[in-house]
Amino acid sequence: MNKIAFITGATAGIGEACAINLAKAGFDLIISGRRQGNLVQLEKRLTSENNCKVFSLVLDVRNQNEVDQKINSLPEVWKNIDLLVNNAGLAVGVTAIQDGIIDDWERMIDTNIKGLLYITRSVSPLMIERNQGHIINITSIAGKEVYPGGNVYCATKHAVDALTKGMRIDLLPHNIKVSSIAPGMVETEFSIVRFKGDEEKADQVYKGFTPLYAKDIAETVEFVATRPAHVNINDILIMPTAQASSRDVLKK
Ligand code: NDP
Ligand code: 8X3
Repeated sequence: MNKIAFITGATAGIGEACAINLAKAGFDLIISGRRQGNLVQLEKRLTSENNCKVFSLVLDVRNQNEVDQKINSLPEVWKNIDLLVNNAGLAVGVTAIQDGIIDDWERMIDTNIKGLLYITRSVSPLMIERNQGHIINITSIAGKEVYPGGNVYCATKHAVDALTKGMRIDLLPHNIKVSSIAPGMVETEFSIVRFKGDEEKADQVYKGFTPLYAKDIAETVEFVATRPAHVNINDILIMPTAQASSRDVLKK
């Protein structure tokens, strides 16, 4: 077996691009997400284009029992996870706090914070057993700044920023690296999900400038994941050239 990378949210966007890049870089992959059809397609592509092994895990990161059971029942050889990319996440809505939709809030908190915690709780003991490992959390510019209507999404990403720092301290005695990568605007399904399927609204977000693409983040993940054993990249903030902050985007 090659080194093993476990990617959450590999059915689309940044997670899918990470799987493609890491397979090229020589990793075997555990790919996960809720959409089984997408995992099947990706597994086919990865194994036909690379000399790698792939294990697909259909799971909803919000379901703690499912996460625990599916990770515990991985074949023994697949439990030797070297790299965990905690990527699954979403924003739902851009509603002011006073008009907030409780279900939207819960989806974001349950996925972005609790889901990341459930996955980490199940995978980190496997890394501790082997006294090695690397966890890369995909945070966001929204974990460093707050913008109008971003309230709860920004809070979840600030939480992931804090969890990254806490995890780094707790896992230090176990030789486990913890990193975070915080992208600005990346054109993926993110805005389609945020605007609940309204593709026209989603397209507007990336009109008039060149955003980041999923591949840009995947290349960054690969760089962070392939530093020598004695080097850890703690935190990267990566933005489109046309973006200076959450609220400053140069649109033509
Ligand atoms: P996409 O919507 O393209 O992909 C999101 C991925 O997360 C999908 O694979 C989806 O899989 C998975 N996911 C969502 N909910 C769950 C769940 N409950 N259980 C398991 N998997 C889930 O968005 P991105 O690729 O852009 O987003 C990836 C990460 O990057 C997110 O954490 C996002 O917050 C972050 N990010 C995105 C930015 C952007 O501008 N796009 C900027 C900064 C950070 P499925 O639906 O099959 O379950
Ligand atoms: C996604 C980037 O600016 O929409 O995390 O919050 S932003």
